[in-house]
Amino acid sequence: MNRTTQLQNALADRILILDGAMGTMIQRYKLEEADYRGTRFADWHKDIKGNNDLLVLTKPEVIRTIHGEYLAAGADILETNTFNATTISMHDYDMQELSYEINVEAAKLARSVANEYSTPDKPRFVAGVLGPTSRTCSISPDVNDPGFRNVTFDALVTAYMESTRGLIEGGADIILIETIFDTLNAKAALFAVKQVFDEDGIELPIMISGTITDASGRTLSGQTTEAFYNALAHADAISFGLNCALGPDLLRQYVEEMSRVCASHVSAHPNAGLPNEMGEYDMDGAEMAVHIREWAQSGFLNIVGGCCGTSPAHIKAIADAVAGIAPRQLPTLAKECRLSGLEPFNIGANSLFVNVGERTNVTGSIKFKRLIKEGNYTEALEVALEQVESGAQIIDVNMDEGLLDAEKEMTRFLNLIASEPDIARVPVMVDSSKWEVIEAGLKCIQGKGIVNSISMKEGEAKFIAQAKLVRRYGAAVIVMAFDEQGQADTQARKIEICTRAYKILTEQVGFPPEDIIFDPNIFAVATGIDEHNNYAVDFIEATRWIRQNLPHAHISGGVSNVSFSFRGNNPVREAIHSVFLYHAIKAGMDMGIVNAGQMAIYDDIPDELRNAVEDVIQNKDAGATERLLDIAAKYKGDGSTEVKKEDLEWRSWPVEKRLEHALVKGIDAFVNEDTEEARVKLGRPLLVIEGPLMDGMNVVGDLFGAGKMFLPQVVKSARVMKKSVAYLDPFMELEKAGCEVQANGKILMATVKGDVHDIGKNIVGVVLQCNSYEVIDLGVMVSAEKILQVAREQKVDIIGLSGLITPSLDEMVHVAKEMQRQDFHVPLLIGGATTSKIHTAVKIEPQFKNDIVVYVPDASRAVGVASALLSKEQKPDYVASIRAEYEQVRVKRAANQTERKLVSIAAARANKFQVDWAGYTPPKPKLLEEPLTLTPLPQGARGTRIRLYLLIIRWRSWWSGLTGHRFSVVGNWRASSLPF
Ligand code: THG
Repeated sequence: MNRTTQLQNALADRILILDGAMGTMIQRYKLEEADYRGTRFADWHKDIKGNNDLLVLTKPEVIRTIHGEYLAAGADILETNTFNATTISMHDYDMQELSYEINVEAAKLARSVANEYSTPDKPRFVAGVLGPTSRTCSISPDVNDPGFRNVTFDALVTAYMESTRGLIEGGADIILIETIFDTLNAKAALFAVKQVFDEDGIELPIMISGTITDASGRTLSGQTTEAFYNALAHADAISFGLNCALGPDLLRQYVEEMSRVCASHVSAHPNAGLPNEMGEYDMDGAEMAVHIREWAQSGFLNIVGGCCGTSPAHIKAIADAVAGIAPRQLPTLAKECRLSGLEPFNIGANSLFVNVGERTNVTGSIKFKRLIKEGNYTEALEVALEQVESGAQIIDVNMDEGLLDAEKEMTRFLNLIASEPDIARVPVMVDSSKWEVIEAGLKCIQGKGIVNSISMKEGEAKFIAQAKLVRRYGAAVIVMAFDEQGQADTQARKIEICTRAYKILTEQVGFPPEDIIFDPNIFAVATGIDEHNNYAVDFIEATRWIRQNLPHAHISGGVSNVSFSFRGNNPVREAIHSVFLYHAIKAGMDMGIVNAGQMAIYDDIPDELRNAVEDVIQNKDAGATERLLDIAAKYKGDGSTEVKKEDLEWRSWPVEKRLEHALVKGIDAFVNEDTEEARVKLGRPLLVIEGPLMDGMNVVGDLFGAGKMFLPQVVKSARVMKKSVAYLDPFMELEKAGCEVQANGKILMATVKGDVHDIGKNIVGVVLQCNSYEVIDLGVMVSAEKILQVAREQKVDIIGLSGLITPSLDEMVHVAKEMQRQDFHVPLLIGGATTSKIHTAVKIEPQFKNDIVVYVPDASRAVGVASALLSKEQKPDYVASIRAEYEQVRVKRAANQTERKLVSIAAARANKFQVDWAGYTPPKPKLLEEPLTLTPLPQGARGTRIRLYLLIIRWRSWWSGLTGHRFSVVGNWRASSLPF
């Protein structure tokens, strides 16, 4: 059995132990300059004390002893003493020439100690360490020039290839890329490792471990844990994890996150706490072991060890603490295109349409081209920022222009973006028709981006080679429907080419289908050339087919292309885009390159124009183009989409309607005056919010839900809403001041991590304050740790969580679990657009039993709930009633689920189904005396029987609700396996 198989078996069997720190162990030997030099480097021209990696040549017995101590303490995996043994880091001592030799010797040394300790049931492994180097590829060392770098991706690849070859030659079993604080460095390391594997015909398991540098929860280069994972997931690593920087207490939440998002094994090797004022680590093994044991019990771990400040004693304590605890089970994750900038961005089967900002494109924007040509990067960056702020979730960057050095400009601009957190937050789409430019771009992005694009226009061989490289750089890919014969224009050709590409990518290249984005070519319609009339239909129908037949692949396209024939007439172009998207999204287009700042709302397009555009997009008849041309000029205006005079009719409407209109249209020009008028008219600021503003937002929500409004427009609406609320704020403060007596209680409120919405929460805050509650508002994107830390420090009486998007639901479950684990005894309130009574009852409330979890449907209920919970007299009854109510919700849902299962079971002709009334004491109805068996009946009879069962189940749920008795379904469907 080779060692890779042994490692896999061991991982399946138990939590493996990684060794501890090397540096702090070496310090114990108090080595001096002369010790580092030995005889070989006695005359070296530079001081080399502190070059710990050199000790494998000059003091091998020290390193050997430390390795031995770790194995004796119970470590399964030794790390080679090569943290700085790259040519780049060794350069500091002018010892770059020794890098290869050090890697070989370090691996040999570790290998020989590991051999001494290996037994058949406890083989010991050597992880060859590739450290982060002393330079960073995505951060500028020069404050005055954020686009500057002192190391390139290529230089890192060269250095890492040399080290990797040394480690393999010396006998490493694993390659461990660790203490990653700049993911781009790690991408280079990974690129190098894979390159060596390929060239030398070897393959070893890879371990990857990043570093969250501080309480911000990000790597040094700004990524969150999940963004980091997404950027390196293409490694197919045997494990992902985190190490260094933090002790186990502070690292926990990130290890938990890693264990949630990671498809492979999870590792952790934290420091022994944070260093004290003397730079020493105080946390002892026993204390560390308590934390690590809890992680293991929570199911986070497959591999665990120690980093700075840990010693063999720590490793022994850790090994003892996790002995016998089952390793984390590998999850099966949905196939999603998992991208990242500084933050993760996942596109799954049910994701909403993704807007890719088109404006940072020298061929697509005259302004951007001018800025790049002038070298005005400050304003060019603003173009990118505007795209993101208007709702672009990815930005497309294209520098293809005859007179520009596209490779240089791509590099420069992407490096500059890397220094702008508000832009770098989103993934980058590297857009070029030249492969060299795409590669130059890929060498600058630390997240997981998208290559735009590759195709088979120059044949399969080139297509395959490029696809392999895309994968090696860790990007997703746009594949244009283009082959040796040319660009596909008909539905049949689009389907034919995409099918062929899909087969090649998934079967020959091993490209994950969820990372393939097909672009079936959006061409201009209404050009006056009859052959073009069906282009939109061809795209839309090809899209529908591809989404149905090429599983997990996505569809994108350049939306503004479709309206090229109306250049100069933006209102008509936008109408065309809107109608096109309305149909294409329904057919399955889930991504588009758009001008995020300028998108029309389908329902707003004047009927005449919309009908004419519909006819063109759907190619209704031969006269469609003519008809659109006839009316187009009428809608041209000055060609812009600014508010036009004739549009000002709405200014004569009643103020409530005006506010609603402004919200839906995202017009902020009149907000302050209208808000003031409404405030005076309605008497109280709060009534403006609860009245016209909320009404407007409801309209927005409905249009968005119906696919008639897009995210960029919703962003605009939210801005108008914010502006209005901000105007009302001082008035609400005044009201509050008027009603402030003595605080009724202290309420902490926060929008949970991952979510930035706060309008609803702000309103609840105001309402509560007006009712004399002290409100501590932690704002948006607040982690569980922060919430609970403040809650504890401030001794709050209630914690309230808010969230608007679906992932917030999971985060709330997490907070509830944490409240239970950390032994909180205060009520938890849940509110926000995606939250619901069902979710609260089924998923959140069961997690927190120390007090109560209450769903608050809207701001007006907040005071009632808070006062009931804070009144000693009312609380017990109130809590009991909520508990009973939620239990009923759960039972009802369980019954519904069972019902649904029954129907599907029947449909699938399942042959056995039992209902078991265990634990049920009251007299059973006659019908249910014995466990019941559902068997398939002859055709025709089945319907009756099933209906009967549904009746019984319904009755049961009603009865359970009344009596509190539960029933369970046994057989193939045990209660515990039902998803509630
Ligand atoms: N598929 C893929 N990538 C693409 C395209 C595609 N990348 C480029 C392009 N097509 C998508 N991007 C744009 C950007 C701008 C315009 C059209 C497509 C555009 N610009 C205005 C014009 O030319 O009239 C310029 C306006 C201005 O200068 O302000 O229309 O299809 N994979």
